[in-house]
Amino acid sequence: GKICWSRSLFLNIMKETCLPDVQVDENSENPHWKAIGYSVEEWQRDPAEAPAPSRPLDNGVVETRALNDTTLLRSLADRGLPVKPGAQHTVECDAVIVGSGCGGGVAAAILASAGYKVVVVEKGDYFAADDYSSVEGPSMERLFEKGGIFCTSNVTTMVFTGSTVGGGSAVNWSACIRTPGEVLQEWSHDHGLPLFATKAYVQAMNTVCDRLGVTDECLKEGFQNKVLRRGCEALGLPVDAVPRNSSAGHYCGSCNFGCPTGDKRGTDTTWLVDAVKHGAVILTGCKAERFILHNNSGKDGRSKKCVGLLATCMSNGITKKLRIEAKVSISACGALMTPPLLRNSGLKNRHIGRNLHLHPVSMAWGYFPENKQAVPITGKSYEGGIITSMHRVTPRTIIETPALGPGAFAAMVPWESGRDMKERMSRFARTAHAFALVRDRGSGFVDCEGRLRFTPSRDDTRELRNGLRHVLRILVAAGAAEVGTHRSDGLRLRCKGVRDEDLEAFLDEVTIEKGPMHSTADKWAVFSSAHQMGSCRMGSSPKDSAVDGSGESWEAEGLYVCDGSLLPTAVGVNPMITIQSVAYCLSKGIAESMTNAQKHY
Ligand SMILES: Cc1cc2nc3c(=O)[nH]c(=O)nc-3n(C[C@H](O)[C@H](O)[C@H](O)COP(=O)(O)OP(=O)(O)OC[C@H]3O[C@@H](n4cnc5c(N)ncnc54)[C@H](O)[C@@H]3O)c2cc1C
Ligand SMILES: *[C@@H]1O[C@H](CO)[C@@H](O)[C@H](O)[C@H]1NC(C)=O
Ligand SMILES: *[C@@H]1O[C@H](CO)[C@@H](O)[C@H](O)[C@H]1NC(C)=O
Ligand SMILES: *[C@@H]1O[C@H](CO)[C@@H](O)[C@H](O)[C@H]1NC(C)=O
Ligand SMILES: *[C@@H]1O[C@H](CO)[C@@H](O)[C@H](O)[C@H]1NC(C)=O
Ligand SMILES: CC(=O)N[C@H]1CO[C@H](CO)[C@@H](O)[C@@H]1O
Repeated sequence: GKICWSRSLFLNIMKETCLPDVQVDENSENPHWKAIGYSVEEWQRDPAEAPAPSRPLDNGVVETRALNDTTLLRSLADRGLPVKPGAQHTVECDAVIVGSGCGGGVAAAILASAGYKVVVVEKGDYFAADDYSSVEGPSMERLFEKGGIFCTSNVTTMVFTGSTVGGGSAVNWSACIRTPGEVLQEWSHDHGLPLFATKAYVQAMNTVCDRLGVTDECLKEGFQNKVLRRGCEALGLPVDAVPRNSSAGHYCGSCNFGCPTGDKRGTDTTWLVDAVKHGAVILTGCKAERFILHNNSGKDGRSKKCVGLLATCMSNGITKKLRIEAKVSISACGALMTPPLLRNSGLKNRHIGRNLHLHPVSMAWGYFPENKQAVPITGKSYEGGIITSMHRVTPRTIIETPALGPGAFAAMVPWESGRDMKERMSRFARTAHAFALVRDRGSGFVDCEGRLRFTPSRDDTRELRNGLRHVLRILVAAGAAEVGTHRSDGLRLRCKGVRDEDLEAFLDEVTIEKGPMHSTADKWAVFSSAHQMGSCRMGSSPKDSAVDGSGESWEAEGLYVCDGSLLPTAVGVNPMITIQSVAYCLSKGIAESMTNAQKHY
């Protein structure tokens, strides 16, 4: 049958199949999980062991959700932000930043360290290591935008994006890959952005990796990565080690739901800590509504000047809007939210919201019964570092492994019958997944908040199919008993005694369908994406870009973008290091221009 993948459907499937009411009994055991061989270590503080330890950002964070007008005023004043009386709560600072993710976290650290008073506005809440639960259900709701799922308007792509202090960085899969050399060359040469050819950019990547403690040492690789490595080796294909920012011995497997041990370093445990140390204030549960633009005398052809922003706190006790006046305003709310924020503020540049890239992904699975391989591959699908190995198929396609909890697993499995579902769930712990990820050339649009359009180009679809066929070959070569895709008709192959021509015939059947809205057939598959980029790209002219090479809006002086939406194209690898390195360079530039402006007066 056909299903519209919606959040409520997804959550329903999660709940009905394996997370009944997303509840866990007192010993934090879910009977359904036991049946499927799933157990996660819960990292909960013993309540008897009071008091609660202080959290890394306590000195700078103002959690507005718990406040009312009176207590907000006091908290702001305590943090060095006296409120001026009036119809709005008005505060003044040097730089206001929207979003505390990859881009926003870095910008906050750089500007605060340069001696400027920084205010970060974050609509998510603050969770420290102690609050993270490894339990999939509650974490999805709390940490992700709309509980994890963002559908494109015609529902062919599930888009995942983080929404919490730390943004995507707190939930990411810890793969730390530098911007590839060819991409840097393309950006500097074809997009007129000299930054990407400079030593300064390479140094920024070094600094970012140092700050995150990136290492490619991995003492104990997890089951899925061992499968990927084994399969590639059997086929004579090269495998690269993927550097992570967690320590070499780190093996918890739940980093994607917010790392409960605090070992993995998102911006919430790195850059934002630096920012707070230098006096930055982070307002959580606070949503930026629009930037405040005044008419400008026309400096550099910019007809507007940005003087700050208006934000709404999501607490019933806070009745007035917050007006944050600043010399410099920075949008760092990610490639899906920056374009609507700029549009709501009145910016008109036609590139705002275009050129959205998603790194579409297509996944396959292989079942490895315990001790049935000639040389056993030990472990469980949900344990270990998430991405420690990768294989490059073509210049545009890579293969990596995902982190799937039982809920996400159940939601992806094509529905054949209750019996089939039960069998698949019982194999969960020994089912390895791997995906092909494509550097998409085709691009989409962000229309308004929560609405996007995206269709991979024909070319991208071809790359995805080729990548998916490679994934299946690798799983077979690693010794899987059975392999398959997530296509709605349950395309799968039993591998025992399978001959080369059988495998080739099976692979010929692999297709990447266009999705339920376009396909009249019963067969379709869903792409997913966790990497959003490019929707406010930087460039050398307002004719072909949304902001200039320093991240400043072509229309409004003092308004900058500093997140994944800046990237001129898809980057082709996990984008976090690239986004942070770009943010590092641009915010250094912003700090410099602020210092120069001061000298003028
Ligand atoms: C599950 C998952 C796994 C990933 N794994 C990896 C990985 O292993 N390696 C890698 O390199 N990349 C990974 N990524 C991608 C990476 O995390 C993102 O590309 C990156 O975080 C994007 O950075 P950003 O600064 O553009 O936005 P984000 O980091 O998403 O930050 C945006 C922030 O802005 C906030 N915000 C949005 N709108 C508003 C508003 N109006 N007012 C106030 N606040 C607002 C959001 O709540 C969010 O916190 C992963 C992403 C996901 C979702
Ligand atoms: C705000 O909260 C404080 C502390 O919780 C409380 O004492 C005060 O009465 C509240 N003020 C208003 C106006 O609700
Ligand atoms: C993603 O995880 C890595 C590795 O744990 C970490 O270093 C990085 O900070 C995280 N991402 C971001 C954007 O911070
Ligand atoms: C700004 O300029 C526009 C037209 O250029 C004008 O309509 C508007 O009234 C001006 N606003 C202010 C506050 O001066
Ligand atoms: C999605 O919608 C867009 C425009 O609404 C359309 O151009 C595109 O072909 C659609 N793609 C799919 C796969 O339905
Ligand atoms: C090489 C490197 O910097 N490794 C660091 C990785 O992160 C851990 C902590 O998360 C550090 O202890 C390592 O030194």
